[in-house]
Amino acid sequence: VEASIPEGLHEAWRKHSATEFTTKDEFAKEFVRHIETTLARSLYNCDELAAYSGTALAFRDRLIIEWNRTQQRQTFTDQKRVYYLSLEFLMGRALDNAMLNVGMKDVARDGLADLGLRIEDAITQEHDAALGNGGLGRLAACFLDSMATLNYPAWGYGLRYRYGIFKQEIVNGYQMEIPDYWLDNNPWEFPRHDITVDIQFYGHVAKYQDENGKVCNSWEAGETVQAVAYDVPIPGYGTKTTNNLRLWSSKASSGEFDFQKFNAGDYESAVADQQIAETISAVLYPNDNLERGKELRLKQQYFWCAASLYDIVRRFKKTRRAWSEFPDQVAIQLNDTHPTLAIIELQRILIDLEGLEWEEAWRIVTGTFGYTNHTVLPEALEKWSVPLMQNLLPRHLQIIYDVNLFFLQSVEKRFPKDREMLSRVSVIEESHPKMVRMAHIAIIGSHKVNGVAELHSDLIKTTIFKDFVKIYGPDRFTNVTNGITPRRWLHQANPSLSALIAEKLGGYGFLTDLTLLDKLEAYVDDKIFRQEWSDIKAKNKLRLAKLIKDLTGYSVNPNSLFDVQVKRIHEYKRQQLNIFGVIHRYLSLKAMTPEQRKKVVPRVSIFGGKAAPGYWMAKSIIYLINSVAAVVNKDEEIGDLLKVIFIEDYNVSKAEIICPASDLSEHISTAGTEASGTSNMKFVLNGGLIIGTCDGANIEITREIGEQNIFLFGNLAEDVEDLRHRHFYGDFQLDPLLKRVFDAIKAGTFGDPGSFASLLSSIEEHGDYYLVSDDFNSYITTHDMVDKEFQNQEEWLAKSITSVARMGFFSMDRVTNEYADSIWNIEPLDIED
Ligand code: GLS
Repeated sequence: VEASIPEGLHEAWRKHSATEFTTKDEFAKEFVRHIETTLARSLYNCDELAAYSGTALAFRDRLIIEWNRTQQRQTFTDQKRVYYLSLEFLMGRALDNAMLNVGMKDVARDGLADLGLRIEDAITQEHDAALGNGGLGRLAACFLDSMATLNYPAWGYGLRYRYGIFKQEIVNGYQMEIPDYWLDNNPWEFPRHDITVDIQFYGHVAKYQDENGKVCNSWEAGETVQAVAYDVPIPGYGTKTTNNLRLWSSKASSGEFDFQKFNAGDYESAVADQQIAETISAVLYPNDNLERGKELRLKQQYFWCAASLYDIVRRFKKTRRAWSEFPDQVAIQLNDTHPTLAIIELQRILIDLEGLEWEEAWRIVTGTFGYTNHTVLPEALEKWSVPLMQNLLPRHLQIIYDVNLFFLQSVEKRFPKDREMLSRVSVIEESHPKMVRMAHIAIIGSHKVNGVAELHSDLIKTTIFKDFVKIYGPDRFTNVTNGITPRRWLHQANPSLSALIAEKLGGYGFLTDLTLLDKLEAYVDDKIFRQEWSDIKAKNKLRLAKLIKDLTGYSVNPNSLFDVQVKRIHEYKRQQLNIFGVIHRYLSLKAMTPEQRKKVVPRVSIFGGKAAPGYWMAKSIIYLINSVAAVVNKDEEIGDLLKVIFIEDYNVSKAEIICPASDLSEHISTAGTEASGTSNMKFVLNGGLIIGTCDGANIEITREIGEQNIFLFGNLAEDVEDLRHRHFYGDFQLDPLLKRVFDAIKAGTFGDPGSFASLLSSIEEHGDYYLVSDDFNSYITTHDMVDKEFQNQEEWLAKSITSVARMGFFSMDRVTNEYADSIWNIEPLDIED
């Protein structure tokens, strides 16, 4: 029985329940109270950081009141919930989002102004919550916003990393990594020291007989670590629903430290145990689209899956329903294969701890899970070595072998004598050492598998998971094209554009029904509207120019064409293609007469993004960009005609300034490599045009906005294999324009050519796997077209407005509803007052 207030006293309690501020004075009162009491400061030392904290605490109170209400109501109605398991949640800042979502930003602005404070100064004090690498983590954050906005009973589960993705500093052109200790001054999390789970590792499996003589397995742990819950409230936009993101933190199970060791004088090792336990949730692995098979990473994965499942199962058991009803009450979505162990853990709970038979348990498991695949890149597909798994999770490995055995038996029955197929689909790869293929477990253990854009979902069905389509039929596989939340990526990032749209559309309804944007097309020819539209872009470009000046010291001309590529640095995303294109532009400018130069559209090429610390090639691409910038930006002959900028430490809050300011952005991955991409959507939604390959979501963006509104170039996905094959057999010739670029680099135009040798040789000598040379000419020609079209500003504006009007499809709300209907089978639940 849980402690609670006797029924008869509920009224008395409610009389004293916390209330929410609604006016600027009520807000200011809460603000001052927090400054004076929670923060123990006064009007004599209220700096901008205190102003941020006071505002955040006032809003946190509001959120927590609504959080409580939401949780009570969801528990009371006891309908199906969805749990989104993700190792990454790239949340960014929370305050602005909370103010806008609860609709109280103006109230706060006025309240702060009355005290002589500027709301913008408070907002910019906040440290990003950067618990993710790139698109995969940001998608999880967009999901949370949408699920709350649409009133779905939903929880996120993740890890509370002490260090999020590293902070990037550029020193002499090189990337340096600085630890991101983000937890000081974080008012958004609630530690739940009463919600803890003991998580086991290592040890062995003991067999025993139960009272009925049935042989059972028991996992005797070698090490136990405690998981502690930290809750982060997630407010929906324009709704009372406030959902929960639960992040697990690790600590030593025995409390502060081992007192026996301490008393025996072994102080150091007592503290060392504590530190080992805390290491599990200490740091986010900084790789995007790359897996490295490190034991600590597997420990993180199991720790988080086991804690989350314990929590989910505990909540289900409180309802006293039969186990068979589990999939009617619980949907669990696996964000990539990272949480695949949750499948095995649930099977273990059901058979080892709850005593269910294998088949019944497995029916429950597969009815519960859905798996989202986010990449076809082989280096990103998770495999764990069998000996590692055997050591860390001995019982889970047994279950994995059993899952595989039953699966292969069923395949064998349907496809007798196809031994090749058996070895291809087996969960175990027969290598040295043997490896566990996590994606295979995820497919076998889920009722739905989805890709994240049409091309990507087709590719997984015809390439990496082809055999599974034969085995399970096409219905197990589906597509849900990614989206973005218009709250953060339009309303918050670009308030002026959002306000202009609201004025034309008669309100902010488009923020919850993005398809309403189509009404904007009626204004494409409206002169005043066009002017306002272009004034907003100009203002946003000024804002970015100021950021660039602050960060790099370079002044850029805001009338130039702002050409942006911001995303993780990766060979497949081809920032190298972009910078080679920039060098080509530079060489062409140098060869022109002053008269010819007068006709040139001035450009600022803006780059941003982190390289994984161990990814050498990505780091040399960053170095090349900065080396080119150092030469070009000080070339007086060129002046404003070309500037090259690398914005250091690209993150969510910088993206909110960059996206609204671009004229053109680059989404130029080798066709067939970028599963979806989501920044392409952010740029178009903010009125920027894009240059891109026929890859990922670019294809569907083209379908929606029209071919005339996008600059497409390059080879198609269907041609890639053949081209690579030809390169492999020596059929390769460096594109002549690219050769000129390479010659300049080799001549030392941008510093010591030795620094770029391997970058060039990967193309010239080692097969050009990413087809940089094959696409170069088409890329350059397309950029020439961009220049030409930019000179006709009226046409450009029309394209910009039309494109925004047609972006309704890419709302995260459409995405969330598709998952709810076709994978989770859950209904929304309104939270009334
Ligand atoms: C990614 C893909 O690379 C992106 O194309 C995709 O948009 C994103 C979200 O689905 O997932 N996969 C990955 O490992 N990192 C990503 O950003």
